[in-house]
Amino acid sequence: MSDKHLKNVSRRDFLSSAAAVGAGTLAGGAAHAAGDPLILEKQEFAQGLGVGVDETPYGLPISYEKDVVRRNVEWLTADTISSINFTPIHALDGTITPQGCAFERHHSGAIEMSKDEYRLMIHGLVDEPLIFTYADLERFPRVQKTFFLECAANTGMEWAGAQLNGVQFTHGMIHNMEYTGVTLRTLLEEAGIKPEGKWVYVEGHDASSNGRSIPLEKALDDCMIAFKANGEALRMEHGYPVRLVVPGWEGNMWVKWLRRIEVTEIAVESREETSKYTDVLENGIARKWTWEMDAKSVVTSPSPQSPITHGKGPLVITGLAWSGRGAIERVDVSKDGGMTWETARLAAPGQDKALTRFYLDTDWDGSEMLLQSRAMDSEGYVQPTKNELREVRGLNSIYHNNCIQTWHVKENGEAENVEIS
Ligand SMILES: Nc1nc2c(c(=O)[nH]1)N[C@H]1C(S)=C(S)[C@@H](COP(=O)(O)O)O[C@H]1N2
Ligand SMILES: [Mo]
Repeated sequence: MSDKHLKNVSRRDFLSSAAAVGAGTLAGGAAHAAGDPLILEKQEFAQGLGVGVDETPYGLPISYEKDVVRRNVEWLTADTISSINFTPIHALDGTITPQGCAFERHHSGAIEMSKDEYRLMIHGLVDEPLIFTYADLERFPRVQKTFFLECAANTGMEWAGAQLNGVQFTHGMIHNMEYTGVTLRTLLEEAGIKPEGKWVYVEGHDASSNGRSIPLEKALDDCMIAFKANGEALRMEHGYPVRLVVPGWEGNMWVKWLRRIEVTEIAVESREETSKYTDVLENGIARKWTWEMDAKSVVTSPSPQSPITHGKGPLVITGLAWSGRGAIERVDVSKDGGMTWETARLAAPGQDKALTRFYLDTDWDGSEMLLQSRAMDSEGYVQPTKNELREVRGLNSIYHNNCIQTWHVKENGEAENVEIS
């Protein structure tokens, strides 16, 4: 503990941390006991009746949690229709993202379409072109699995230097939901794929249509036609009533309001010589079709929007890790900017292409930290540092920035987005 810290610390903070360090109990245990009105006095909420069961047929978060919301960055896009907002990952725990705060990305806005209006067409190099209604889809055998969706642009503003001061903004173009639906393979087999078929071109009902080509191998592997997320119908903003799930691959392939699946011999993008979502390298040449999201992790708390407010003593450092190539096997945390590492505890064993929660239960001595996390996946891939990534990709990239993030946690518990050389 530095002298500076001692001077700034309040008596209450000091008591709670002293108790914690001494006895190894939870911070604050001893300090709050004496004369705490929350213990000694009957509170207002215990003196009358609460709210009846017919008040909110569909529940909303309690008012105290009103700050746990998606946020957008005004200067990022010209308007809010073709735009993006960010998941408040600094305030969430566990791994499932509630739909109501899962980030949205639209090229032409979210559309409101009913199940009755819904049609899905499969055509092209198939034995029998088919059109499905929503009710048709519900009659195929169902599957259920949890996957993360990360926009390829996540962390994209950080290539040239630390920019956005909050993990919601640096890493919040991600969500993780438990999907229910039918496999894309089931529907493709129903139509019958001709031997020349090598790709599927998928597009949505919205004005942008967001058409993308996916190699047939992936389409037949683990893609899903999803109609439920986290147990309930998809929200409008996530593609109600049906979206495509493309596990581990960049978010732009996950077509919402899925309308059409065309089996083709070559990718439609090659046919039209368009290039979408490319990564411009140092020499000006662009990488194309970098579909898989490489292993990545970030400390979600403490972080700029989630400072340490309880003083020194026991501290839970937590964050998220994921890989588009498999499961997370290990996450290390550094408090000194990558000089030394401690292996974090995974809340549950890593699942294939889904978010993994990690915890490092630590005793904070009140000194500043350069907090980092580093993910390792089942392929043996290790998340690179920012400089390692720049050596390969240069500074012209936007997409696929999976570098190690650094938070400078100060003695007063506040944190800042920084870069270390
Ligand atoms: N039909 C359609 N699908 C779409 C898009 C779109 O604009 N229209 N945006 C894509 C992009 S770039 C991303 S990152 C994901 C975002 O999914 P979400 O809004 O559920 O977070 O949807 C993808 N699917
Ligand atoms: Mo995206």
